[in-house]
Amino acid sequence: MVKEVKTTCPYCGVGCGVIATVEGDGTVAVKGDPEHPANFGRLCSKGSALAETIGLDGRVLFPEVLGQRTGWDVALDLVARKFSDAIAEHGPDSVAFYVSGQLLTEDYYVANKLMKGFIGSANIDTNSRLCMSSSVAGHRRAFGADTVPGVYEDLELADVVILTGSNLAWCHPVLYQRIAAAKTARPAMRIVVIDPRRTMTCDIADLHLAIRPDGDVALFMGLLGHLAVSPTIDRDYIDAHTQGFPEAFAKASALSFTEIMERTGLPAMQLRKFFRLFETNEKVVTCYSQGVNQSSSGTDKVNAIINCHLATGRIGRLGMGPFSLTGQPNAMGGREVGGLANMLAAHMAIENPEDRDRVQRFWASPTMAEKAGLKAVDMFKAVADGRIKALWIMATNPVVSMPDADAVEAAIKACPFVVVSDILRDTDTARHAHVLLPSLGWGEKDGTVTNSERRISRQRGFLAFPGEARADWWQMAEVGRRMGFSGFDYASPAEIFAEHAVLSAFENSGSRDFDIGAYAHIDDAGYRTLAPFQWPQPAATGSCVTRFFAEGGFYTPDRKARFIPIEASSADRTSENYPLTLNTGRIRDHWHTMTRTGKSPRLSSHIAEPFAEIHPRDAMDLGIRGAGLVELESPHGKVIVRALVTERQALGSVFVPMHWNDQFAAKARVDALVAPVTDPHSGQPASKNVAIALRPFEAAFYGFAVSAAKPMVPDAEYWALAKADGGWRIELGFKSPVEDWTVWCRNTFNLSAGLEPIGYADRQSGDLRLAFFQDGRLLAAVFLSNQPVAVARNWALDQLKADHSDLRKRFGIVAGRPGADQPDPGATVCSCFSVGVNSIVSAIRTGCHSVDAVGKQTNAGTNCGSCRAEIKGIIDGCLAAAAE
Ligand SMILES: Nc1nc2c(c(=O)[nH]1)N[C@H]1C(S)=C(S)[C@@H](COP(=O)(O)OP(=O)(O)OC[C@H]3O[C@@H](n4cnc5c(=O)[nH]c(N)nc54)[C@H](O)[C@@H]3O)O[C@H]1N2
Ligand SMILES: Nc1nc2c(c(=O)[nH]1)N[C@H]1C(S)=C(S)[C@@H](COP(=O)(O)OP(=O)(O)OC[C@H]3O[C@@H](n4cnc5c(=O)[nH]c(N)nc54)[C@H](O)[C@@H]3O)O[C@H]1N2
Ligand code: SF4
Ligand SMILES: [Mo]
Repeated sequence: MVKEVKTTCPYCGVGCGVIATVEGDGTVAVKGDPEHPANFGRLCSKGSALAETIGLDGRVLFPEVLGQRTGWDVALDLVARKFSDAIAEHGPDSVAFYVSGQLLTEDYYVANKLMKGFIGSANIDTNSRLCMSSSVAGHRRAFGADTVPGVYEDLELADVVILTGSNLAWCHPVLYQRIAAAKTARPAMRIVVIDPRRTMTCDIADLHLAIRPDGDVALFMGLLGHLAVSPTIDRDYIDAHTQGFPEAFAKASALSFTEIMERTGLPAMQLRKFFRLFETNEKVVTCYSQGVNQSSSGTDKVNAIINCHLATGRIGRLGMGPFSLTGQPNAMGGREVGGLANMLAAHMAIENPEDRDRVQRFWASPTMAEKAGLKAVDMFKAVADGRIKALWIMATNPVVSMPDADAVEAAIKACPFVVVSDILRDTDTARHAHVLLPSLGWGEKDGTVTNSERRISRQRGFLAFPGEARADWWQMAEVGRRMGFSGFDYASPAEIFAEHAVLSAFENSGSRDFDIGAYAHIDDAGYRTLAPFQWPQPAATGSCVTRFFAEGGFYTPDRKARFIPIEASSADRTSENYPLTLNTGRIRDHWHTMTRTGKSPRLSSHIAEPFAEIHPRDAMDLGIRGAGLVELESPHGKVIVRALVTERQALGSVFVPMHWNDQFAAKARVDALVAPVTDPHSGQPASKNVAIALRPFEAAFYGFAVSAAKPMVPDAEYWALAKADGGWRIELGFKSPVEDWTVWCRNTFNLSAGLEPIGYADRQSGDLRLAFFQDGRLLAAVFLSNQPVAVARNWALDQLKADHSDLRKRFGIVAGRPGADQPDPGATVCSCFSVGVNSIVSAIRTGCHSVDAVGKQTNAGTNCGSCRAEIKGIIDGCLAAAAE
């Protein structure tokens, strides 16, 4: 029997609808839901590979106490007792929850209710602090509420789309595709990308502003100064619906054009072009993401952008407005339930006594947190200095993702009682848990998520619960009950959602933006079939207003928006010892700390090891060569990664992805370098502007290996492991030569002592290759050299699947190069169809000069389309090279 279930992608905040098909034999396939208004059938590479990530390998299937399996009763009683004891002895602020924008709204609601309304502390914070909190703070300062005014359609209707601090092509690929399609249909549409790096997103840009790190405040203040003296300024809107324009304008106009040039690092021509584009096009949307939020001036950046939209009255109308692109699938849902330490449920304010009283009456709770709790960075400081006695971490991996990650790890290790709820048994964080609770993952759990355009969609389970795993909301509710609290007797997520909906409408009458009262009476059946909808949905209306603020109606006491006067501050953190700026972020095919995407061979093939993007001049000055290894150091830690020398990178700045953890690399948790510097308003860490030193990592030997089975942790100073089709691939670097490589291989690949390799050594070049076979199959092969190893990776991996009964073929492997009959496809570009760069270049050579033509010949880019920007880059590169 075939089962088809409509659900929502668990990755980014685009919130694409997915149809999962479960075949009779249990195999799962996923495709885009053509009816879902976020994606209309599209999916990106991560969404398309979802079926590869739901296997049970690595899962935690039973509750564990100190690494030993136990039953739920024992585990939950222990958690309840430890939390109650800490509260009794040291007060409610001695305990904390650190949760996640990847929880479902129902999980999040229960966690927040338990901490703020029953434990009576606001020490619940979330990884959204590292993600969206500057947007939240900026929205609240300007609008009086955390409201995203626009909808996705605005991105297609706009005449100018500004993408600042957003690598949309890789991080919100389906929105990128929607914009790219709109531009193809309407070529007059203009796209501006503001990013220190030339990212793949620049591929559709008419203007790329390679801004200096944290130059955004100056840029948008400059824009405000320009707009204010242009005919575009909307005096009527300013007078009717805002306050504070003169003060904001005074600050903006105090900044001279020369200062703006200096702070942004942008030439006058580019600045003027940008200002004119904004001035002369009414339909402008300014989208922003982590290049804006993750900054010590993140909240000011958000308000500098909003100021420009308020000054022109371009907000909440078709094709206009500021647009915060949320990262996680439920960043927005978490904000709706008040999951941040400084918020209350249903967009109410913790600092407001009436709001506190209202929520307390609604929950009939015995106590209520009276002030904001500890924000993430401060929370882990409190864990470190012993103020927090019991900590519950749920659906996040702070040992990898928090700034000053080594200190965070040390704090967690030293905490008297740590509970971790995760789906995996061995994450960098879970390994330190006293109690490890097995949660349900995507495909198993049930609930709702809200995407960047305020659209609430169902995630539906379609797989059996594995082992004894249980939903996160259930775990929290059970502990609440066991701590003796009433109000946690939920039978289903539908009941929790209904309570959340009732609270959103409770004593609201239009005073709060978040109102989904229309769903107050939803039952199990209604919840089962709930179609995606956008908030607000108040009970009375039935119809949905999808945009905010075109006619004012802000959520401040006088219903007027606030202009925020901003100081342009300097954020150059470099010094003599740490002369470069580290910028961190994402790559196309991995998700955060790789616990899920690391399971997929397809997703691991696009970029298989951690790297640092370095400008050619910096590389030359520091004696770094492409494909060599580099060490990055800050006062907080060190990492070793591969050097990627590229002109896409700005001079003086280095980019390292955030994804690699201790399971997949020797020393590549980039957050170990990141200083715990935060924005003063939002508490969001400045993860994109860190002072570091960079130097070559001198390896005596470099290596590349393939292995049919998962290897042991290699004894090497540098290693990076990636799952591949048919096995694993490992990049290696050794500080000094290994005494006996055969023994090293046997240990690393877990081979029996009697197994002898076929070997090849070239005395002149120092190259050494060893391959181990059993029953005509390759078990493992290692290619070593005193230079970065040039062996064709995908060819070597293919050997794991080939038949090697023929001895000549075995020697082909240690020869280290493909035979004429096995062309090397090159590094993977299209992960859906495993098309490598060499195959794409061959297609271009035969006359395919457009992305579509390459697709026709090779299939590359014809499924999810995430690699189309890269294919275009390869075509442009080949054509430019041919023209030279
Ligand atoms: N493939 C993939 N997609 C994802 C995720 C993932 O892990 N993988 N995670 C999701 C999540 S949770 C999030 S929050 C989003 C993040 O989505 P994005 O914010 O688009 O991603 P980042 O790569 O973190 O950062 C975006 C860009 O900001 C630039 N930047 C750095 N400093 C500055 C600056 O001072 N000013 C400006 N204007 N730009 C700057 C960086 O160079 C980078 O290209 O992605 C979501 N989507
Ligand atoms: N340097 C640097 N650091 C960053 C960033 C950056 O750009 N640069 N970005 C920041 C941002 S924007 C974000 S959002 C964070 C993300 O950082 P994290 O939240 O730490 O990253 P994830 O890997 O998504 O962690 C999710 C964890 O939950 C588990 N999990 C998955 N599904 C479930 C479930 O249903 N229930 C439970 N209980 N567990 C589950 C996963 O196995 C994993 O361990 O990183 C932040 N850190
Ligand atoms: S764009 Fe990709 S990762 Fe984001 S929700 Fe859609 S399919 Fe998932
Ligand atoms: Mo995020």
